[in-house]
Amino acid sequence: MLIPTLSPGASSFPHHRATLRLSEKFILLLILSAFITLCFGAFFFLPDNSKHKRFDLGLEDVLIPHIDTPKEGKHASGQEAKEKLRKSREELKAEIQTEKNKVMEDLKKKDVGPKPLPPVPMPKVVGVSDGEPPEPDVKEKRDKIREMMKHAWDSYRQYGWGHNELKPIAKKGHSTNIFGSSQLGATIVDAVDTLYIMGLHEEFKDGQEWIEQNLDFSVNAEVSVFEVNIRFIGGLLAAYYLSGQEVFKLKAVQLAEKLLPAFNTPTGIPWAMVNLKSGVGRNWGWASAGSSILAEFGTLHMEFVHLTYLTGNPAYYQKVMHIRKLLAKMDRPNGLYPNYLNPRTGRWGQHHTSVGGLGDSFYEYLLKAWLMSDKTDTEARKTYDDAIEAIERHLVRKSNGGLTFIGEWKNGHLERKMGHLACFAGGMFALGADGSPDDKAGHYLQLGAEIAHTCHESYDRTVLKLGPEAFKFDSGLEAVAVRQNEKYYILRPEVIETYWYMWRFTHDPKYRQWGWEAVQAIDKYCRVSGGFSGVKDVYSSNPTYDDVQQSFFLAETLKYLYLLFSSDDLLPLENWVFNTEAHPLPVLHLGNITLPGSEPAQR
Ligand code: DMJ
Repeated sequence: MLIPTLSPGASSFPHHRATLRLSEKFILLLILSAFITLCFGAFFFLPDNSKHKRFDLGLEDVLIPHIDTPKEGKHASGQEAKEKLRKSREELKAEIQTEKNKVMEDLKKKDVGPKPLPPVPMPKVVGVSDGEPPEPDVKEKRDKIREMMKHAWDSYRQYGWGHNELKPIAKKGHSTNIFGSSQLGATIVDAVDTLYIMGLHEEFKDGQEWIEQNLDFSVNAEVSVFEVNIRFIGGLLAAYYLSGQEVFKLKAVQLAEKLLPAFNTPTGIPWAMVNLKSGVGRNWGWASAGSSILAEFGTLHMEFVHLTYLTGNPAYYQKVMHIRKLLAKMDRPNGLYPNYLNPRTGRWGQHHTSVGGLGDSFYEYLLKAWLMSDKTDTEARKTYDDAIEAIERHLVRKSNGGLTFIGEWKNGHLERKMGHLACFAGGMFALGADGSPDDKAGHYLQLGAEIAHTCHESYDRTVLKLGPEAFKFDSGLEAVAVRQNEKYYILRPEVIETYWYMWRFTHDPKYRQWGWEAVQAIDKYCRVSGGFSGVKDVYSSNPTYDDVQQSFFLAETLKYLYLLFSSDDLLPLENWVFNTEAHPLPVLHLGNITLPGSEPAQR
C-alpha cells in the first residue's frame, strides 16, 4: 500500500517560508512606522485651511471641536478656520436668500404674467359685426337698445367701476355671494362682448384696459364655479374670439386653472364653490344632503372644450367628459335627471327635476355641445333627445286656458308652476328642432312657439308688462304669480332669449313686437338715473326697486334684444353657439380637429 511520504523539497518549503515571513514582517513594520511618522508630520505642518475648507456643508458645529485644540498655534489657526467657516456660512446664507428671492419672483411672475400658449388655428369667425338695419323703424329700435346699454355701462363706469355689480339707486358698487368677497369687475367681464357687438368701441377699449391691468384671480375668495365659468370664462373667451385680443384668452386660462381644484372630489363631480387661493371646495349649505347642483356641474362643457382647444391641455375636456360618463351610468327615476347629486357618494339627492332653476342649463349644454362640435358629438345629442323626451312626458302640460307650460317634478308629483328661468326652454326647443329624431323638427319648433307664447302671457298679465319670477297654472290661475316673493323681476333675459331664437327660426313679426314691449317696460319701470334696477312687484303700479343692476342684464338681456333687431348675418347660428350667459363661442369643426385627450370624432 502506498504510504504518503514528504519529499525533501516539499518538507523544506514551509520551513523556508517561516524564516522569510519574519524578516518581511520586520521590513514592513519599518516602512509602516516611517509612513505614520510622515502622515503625522503632514497633519501638523500642512496649512490649516486645506483641512477645513471641505467642512462648508453646514456641519461646522459638529466638526469644530476637532480643530479647536488647546495648543496655542493650533488654537489660533482653529479660530481663523472658524472665522472663515462663519464667513462662508454667511455668504452661503446670503446666496440661498438671493436664490430664494429669485424663485419667489419667478413664481410670482408665473402667477401674474401671461403664460405662452400653443398656437392653434383660429376657428372660423364670421359675422362679428353688421351694417345698420335697412328699415328705419328697426334701426330706431336697435339704436334705443344700444342707448340703454350705454346708460347701464356708463352708470356702472361712474359709480361701480371694478366692483362686481352696481347699486343704481344708492349709486355704489354691489356684490353677492356667488363672487365671494372678491371685487372681480364681473359687470366688465360679462359686458365686453356686448359692447363689441354693439360697436361701442371706446367702452370696449375701456373694459379691455381694466381687464388687462386689474383682473387678478390670485385672491382669497370663495366663488361659484358655475357662475364664474359662465360669466367670466365664457365672457373672456367670447371677447377673445370676437376681437382677437390675446389678453382675454390668457385671463380665461389663468382663471380656469384656479377652478380645476374644484374637481378634487371622490367622484370627480365638482364642488359648487372653490376658494381661488387655497383651492378648497365645498357645496352650498342649502343643497339637499350636501349635493352638487345639476345645472352647475352640468354647465361647464362648452367653455371647457374651448379651453382644451386653446391650451392643448386635455384636463379640461377630460373633466367634463368624466361628468358625462358618470351620469350616463346612473339610474334615472322615470328617465329624469334629479337636480341634486352628492359628489362624495355619487348618489342622487332629492328627486326634484326642473327645467328652470337648478336644472335648466344642463339640458341646454347637451344640445349646445352637439352644435358646438359641428354636430359630431352625437353622444351629447342622443343624451339631449332622451332627456327632452322624458321632460315632455312628465313635465310639459297644457293649462285649462290652453297655455303650454313646464312644471316642476317633486318626488313623483308635478307642481304646476313655471319659473321665469324655464322660459329659456322655448328657444332651446327651437334650436334643437333641426336634428331631432323621428322627424319631430316641426313638433319641437311648435313647442318652442307655445312656450314663447306662455311666457309672453306671464308678462302681459302684469301691470308693468314685465314677467314675475314664477307663475302658476292652478286653481283658476293662468300664468300669474301668487306669492309675494315670486312677483319680482330682476332684469332677467330668458323670455327675450326665447323671442330671439323664435325670430331667427320663423321671422314671425310678433317676436319683435313682444321684444319691443319688453324694451319699453324696462325703460319705463327699471330705468333710474344711476342705471337699471330690478323691481319687487310687477303687479304693482307703484313698484319699489331692488337696487341691483345685474351683470347678466348687460351680458344677456340687452344683447338678445339688440340681436332681435339685427339681421341674421350678425352672429349666424351656423357659426356661433351662445353659452348660457349669452356669450357667443364659435363652432369647432371637431370632424377635422382631434382635441387632446379625446378620440377622433365620428360622424
Ligand atoms: C344667467 O346668469 C344665466 O342665464 C344662467 O343660466 C341662469 N340665469 C341667469 C340670468 O337669469
